[in-house]
Amino acid sequence: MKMNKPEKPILVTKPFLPEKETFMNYVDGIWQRDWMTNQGPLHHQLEDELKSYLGVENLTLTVNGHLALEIAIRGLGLTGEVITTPFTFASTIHSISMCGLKPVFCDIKPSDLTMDEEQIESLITEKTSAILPVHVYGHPCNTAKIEEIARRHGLKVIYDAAHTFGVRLNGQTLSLQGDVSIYSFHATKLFHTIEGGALVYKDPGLKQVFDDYKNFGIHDEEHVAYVGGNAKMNEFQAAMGLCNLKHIDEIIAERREITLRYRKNLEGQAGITLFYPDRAPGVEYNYAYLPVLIDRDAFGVSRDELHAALKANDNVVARKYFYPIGTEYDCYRELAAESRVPVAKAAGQSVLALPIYNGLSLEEVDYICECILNKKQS
Ligand code: T4K
Repeated sequence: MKMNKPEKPILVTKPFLPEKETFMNYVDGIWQRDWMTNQGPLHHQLEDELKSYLGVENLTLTVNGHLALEIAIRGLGLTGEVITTPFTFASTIHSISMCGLKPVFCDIKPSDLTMDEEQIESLITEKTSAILPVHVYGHPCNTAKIEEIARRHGLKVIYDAAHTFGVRLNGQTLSLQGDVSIYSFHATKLFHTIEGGALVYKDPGLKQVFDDYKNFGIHDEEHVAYVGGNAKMNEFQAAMGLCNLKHIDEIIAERREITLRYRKNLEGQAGITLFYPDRAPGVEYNYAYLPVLIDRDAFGVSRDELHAALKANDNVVARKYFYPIGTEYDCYRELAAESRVPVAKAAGQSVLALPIYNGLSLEEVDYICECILNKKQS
């Protein structure tokens, strides 16, 4: 039987919530120990469990993904200019500016919307200290080529891996690429700690640096090593992470089913482009997002018209992730004048992230797809 228009809006995402009782058991422990934050026992336990799940040796938890980016930039001692993508969430670009550096925008590839590695070298100047690409939607960047360029020019690489929890490349977690990768564990992410984030890195020497930076630069009771802020994850966040990590395999499996259903319904429809990161060689994907591109000419209505109609008529709230793109922000007008990013601009105007979250039923997916296809005018 076909679904009627839902009473409550179907949002682009919804946080995964573990069993309340399991979370409350952790909360009882917090009450018993009188220890709420500042590297408590749950914080340590989550760091250990994440290292083991991800198969990494070095990981630092943070209060959110944005501050993980800022800590990576400060901890690696970057200066001058950092090459990044305009097709991302505001956090990526702002992390560079907030650290007093200049973001330099590199265009993206139409195939997967990640940084176009062929354009990086033309943007390198004597002021460039790093490349900060984004595995947008969990789509892996061309890490081999980016690594090779960075090595040749003596640049650092920080990956914004906010969307990649659970993604593996050639059997290894994707966050092992580059000098540092950062995760976001925000409530809207498939693995979350309410708010939260982490840095993953190869050099064990960075552990102390990052730990100091997240704690006001304080090295120990008598030494303050750096000018740092507060980015510590608290015990309630860590408790949520410990609960959610137990469900990670089922979370990814359910999202895969949802993705396959979208593909079944939308594949081959003129004017709709889907992405298949799970078909790329060596990639195990996490099904974090469900972006599609709407080609106005072939579909008959524009992305903006479709977005508005789904919301107004069908109670389906998709999101324009990521629009506006960085070069279109009011605060980056000057940078925009010196950037050439036509592919990112076109993607920003045609992309629509469709609802995907644990608990979204296949019946609801069918309903969303039917609503989309009903708007088609070609
Ligand atoms: N780098 C990248 C590439 C990122 O995508 C992000 C974050 C970061 C860095 C920074 O990491 P964090 O510092 O955030 O850890 C949301 C998230 O807040 C943000 O974390 C995420 N990217 C971004 C892609 O999505 P908004 O502005 O879209 O959030 P909002 O409030 O509109 O919520 C999105 C949808 O989720 C809405 O439909 C409402 C629903 N929702 C949200 C929350 C918080 C719920 O149903 N329940 C909830 O509790 O940014």
